[in-house]
Amino acid sequence: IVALGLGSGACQTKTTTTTKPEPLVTDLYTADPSAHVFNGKIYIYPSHDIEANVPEDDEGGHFNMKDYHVYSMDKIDGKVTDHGVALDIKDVPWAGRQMWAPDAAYKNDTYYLYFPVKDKQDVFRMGVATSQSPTGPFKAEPAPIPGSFSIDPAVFTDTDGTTYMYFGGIWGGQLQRWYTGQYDATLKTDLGKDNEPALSPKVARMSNDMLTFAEPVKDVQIIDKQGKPLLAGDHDRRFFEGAWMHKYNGKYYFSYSTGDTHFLAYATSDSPYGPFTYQGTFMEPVTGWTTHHSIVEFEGKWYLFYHDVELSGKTHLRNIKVRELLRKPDGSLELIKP
Ligand code: FUB
Repeated sequence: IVALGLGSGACQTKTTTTTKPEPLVTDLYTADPSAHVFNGKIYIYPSHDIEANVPEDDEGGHFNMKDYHVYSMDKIDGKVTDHGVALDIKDVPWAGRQMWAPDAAYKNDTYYLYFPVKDKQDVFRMGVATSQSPTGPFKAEPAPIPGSFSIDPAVFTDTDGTTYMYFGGIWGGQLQRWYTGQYDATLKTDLGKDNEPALSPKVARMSNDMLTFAEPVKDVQIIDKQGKPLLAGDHDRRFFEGAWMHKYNGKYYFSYSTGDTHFLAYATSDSPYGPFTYQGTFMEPVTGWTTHHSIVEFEGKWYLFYHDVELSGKTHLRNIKVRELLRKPDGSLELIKP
């Protein structure tokens, strides 16, 4: 039983039972869980971590994944079913290495799996693959999404049916390398300009067939409550990777990882394009270097899917978990101390 401070000076208590979240999958290493509810069931689209014996570096070379599995659950705390390999790197003709955090969407009676993978020139691009089933197998399109780059797609369909892809990640995610619009492999981490606005995550509306961007990629601006952009040197708050979007009471919640400071943070807006006003962190660092999440509503409650390294103790061998995400009456997110 925990007591929750509900903010705004109000001193209320709320009781909820909490149990320590356990890894959802224990026979494989899994990470970056993108959860969705399709046909009343929870489907999880995670990365599949493997021991590839690649030395650890700042570009994430040790995250050398080669396929994706899809998982499903009839209920939270229920059995987790592994539906096997949904897409293998050998079936993506343009792929070179490193299948990183995927996401999925449903439209046009079709399930779409979106995935970042380095092409044969070692540049991250976004692929898309389709299936008639949420669990795959998925068939990859022959080429990456035109104009796509960087990592961590989060595909959000708004209440009016419009679908957007949010994406990007600095350092090993290569977002900084596209600063001028042309790829510049010399930019390893960020732009090295701490007093200038931080690099922005990106957004593009998807075309009706969900296979291409319907518009030029735009910046997702994250500003503070005074309206100023967060600065690149503000590592506790600025965007690093792992975008997610959800809508609650008509507001758009853009959430993300701060990377090298290991927080999950969020910012809100009245528009899916932003600008988004920074609101705070909602999860303190987990074990392991990376922190990556998704947020989904299921049967009237909100859940946070995330990962840590409880099973292995190693940063590149992660395990996915789920826990309830609580809100204060004003819609702000309760801070989770994992
Ligand atoms: O899983 C590889 C990368 O690690 C993801 O793309 C990032 O978000 C981080 O979790």
